[in-house]
Amino acid sequence: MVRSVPEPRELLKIAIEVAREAAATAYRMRSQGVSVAATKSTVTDVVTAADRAVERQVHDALHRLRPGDAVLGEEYGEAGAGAAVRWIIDPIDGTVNYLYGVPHSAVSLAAEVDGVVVAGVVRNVVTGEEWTAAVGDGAWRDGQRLRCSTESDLGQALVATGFGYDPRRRQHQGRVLVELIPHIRDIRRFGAAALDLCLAAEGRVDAYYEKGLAAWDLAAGGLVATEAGLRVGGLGGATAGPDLVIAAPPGLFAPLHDRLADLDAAGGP
Ligand code: LIP
Repeated sequence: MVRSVPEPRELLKIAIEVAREAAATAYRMRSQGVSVAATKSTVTDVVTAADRAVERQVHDALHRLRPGDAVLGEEYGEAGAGAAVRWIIDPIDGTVNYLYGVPHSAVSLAAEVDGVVVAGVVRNVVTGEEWTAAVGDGAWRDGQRLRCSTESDLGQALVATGFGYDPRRRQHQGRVLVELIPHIRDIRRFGAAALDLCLAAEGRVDAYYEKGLAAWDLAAGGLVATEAGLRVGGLGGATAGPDLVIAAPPGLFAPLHDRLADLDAAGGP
């Protein structure tokens, strides 16, 4: 039987349609007031009713549009494993920002074909800024083609990062930061990995790194970053993942990588 898998552009169209509806729900629920519905890994790892409602909405929309596809979401896990197309959902990346009313959180939705991310959208829930990418078609924000920074001097680099929810991990990450910061222009901590990757994609920061990202944090923003010319990887040639994500211009990746390796940025709890 010939397996029909849509082209990346077709999957991107679906992702954009679904993400826009999801972001509208998140925005509406925020305006009505949100509170913590539960905590997860630690008392600061919160989930709101909006996280859950948005992910359910995305699940339902994808089931309607693409029955038979698999999904993996931050709040409800995986369903339909084994399908050629898998959708990866972070219903609200930057949940703490969302909870506090800081206008820096996003719906992140990506499509994988046979385990490779081929399309993705990241949409800021509050500002409506929308970053998109389909493999081989470049990275875009609101119709503007994106190119990453060309910085190659670590000492001139503005670097975004984030911290986990486990106090022991945060202490290790803080120690890494203390040793890194004298060697770079400055650090930025915005609070949403998907948006960090998109800001790096358009050169609003030169690079980004973080330990502890889940697939849903990385999938869509990682494709936007790659399609904008950033190298995205882990330590020692590893694929970007929970141990470490580094997203940097080709000329900056090695010096940032080597400094982070020396500081054991992928280590700790
Ligand atoms: C967040 C990430 C961010 C990280 C936060 C948190 P969440 O994801 O996007 O980069 O630093 O600690 O993990 O929990 O808001 O979906």
